[in-house]
Amino acid sequence: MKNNTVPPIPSSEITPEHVYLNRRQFLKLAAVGAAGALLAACGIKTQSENTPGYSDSINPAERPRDERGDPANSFEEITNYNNYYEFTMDKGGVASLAKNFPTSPWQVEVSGLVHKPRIFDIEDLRQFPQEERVYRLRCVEGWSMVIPWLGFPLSLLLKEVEPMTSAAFVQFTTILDENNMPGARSPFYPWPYTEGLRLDEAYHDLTLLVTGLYGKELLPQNGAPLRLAVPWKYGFKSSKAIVRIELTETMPPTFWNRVAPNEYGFYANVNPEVPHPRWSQATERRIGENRRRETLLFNGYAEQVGQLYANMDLRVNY
Ligand SMILES: Nc1nc2c(c(=O)[nH]1)N[C@H]1C(S)=C(S)[C@@H](COP(=O)(O)O)O[C@H]1N2
Ligand SMILES: [Mo]
Repeated sequence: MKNNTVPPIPSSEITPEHVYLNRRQFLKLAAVGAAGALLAACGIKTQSENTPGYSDSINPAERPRDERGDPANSFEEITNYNNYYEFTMDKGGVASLAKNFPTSPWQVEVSGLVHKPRIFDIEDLRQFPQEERVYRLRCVEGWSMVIPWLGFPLSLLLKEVEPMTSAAFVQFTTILDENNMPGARSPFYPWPYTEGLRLDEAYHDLTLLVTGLYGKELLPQNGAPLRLAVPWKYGFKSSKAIVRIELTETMPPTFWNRVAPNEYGFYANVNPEVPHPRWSQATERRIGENRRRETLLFNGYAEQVGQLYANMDLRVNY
């Protein structure tokens, strides 16, 4: 393997800080519904004005960047290269199969070991202060993207329901809608898709409940109307189309762990030194690039999340 060290980013390519901060502050103020109108008012083209995807009409140098300086993938890439087994295993086929997936009305039950269990309407969840977070997404298969999500920290929702002291894990359950999800009729998978986090991981500020991307409401292929983004873990931890969030005392079973326990652990932290049993995790292909990049420990978020795993053997707890 060649030396694929990511070169330092010339400062001339980084979005000037004031432009970026203004954009962020403004997005924090804008609820998803209003964001499009405000973007238009600010002279930024929205998708409705300029189909397909406004981001495709702009140079990658003008796209939002993550904190490392990597530009976001295009709207077209993010919405047409997807993993969503409830629809199909074909990454290029999800968008068209999910096109008419009904995402409204939608309710999310937050229950289990909490003092104030509650059913939230998706509209209630849009009332949480929405902010833009430009995160890297690293799929366990060895590809990655940079995505400008719109959402709010899961911790804000958890605080509302007041977890009991006995709660130690959070389970996420995806909708099982066999009528509208052709892949979910497959008898070979343990539907519904479930995932889980340890409570401290769930409370971490990086853990985002996502309602949109590129300043627009989420499309079905990306997990509308509500999905997770846990950027330091392999992509499969970031459940789409969530209908239940349950606090538990014991580690909840997860979809991919049930499919192949020796390949997909509960933790699934991105780690270049712990290979998947069938392939190396040392490098990845950023969608839109040809050369492979080196994969970073915790997907580059080690400074923020490393201490969560201080006393754990990351090879055992894969
Ligand atoms: N319900 C559900 N959530 C899911 C998946 C899935 O098949 N079903 N795939 C996961 C995987 S493997 C990845 S890499 C990401 C992909 O998210 P994206 O298509 O928005 O990029 O979604 C994750 N969430
Ligand atoms: Mo993935």
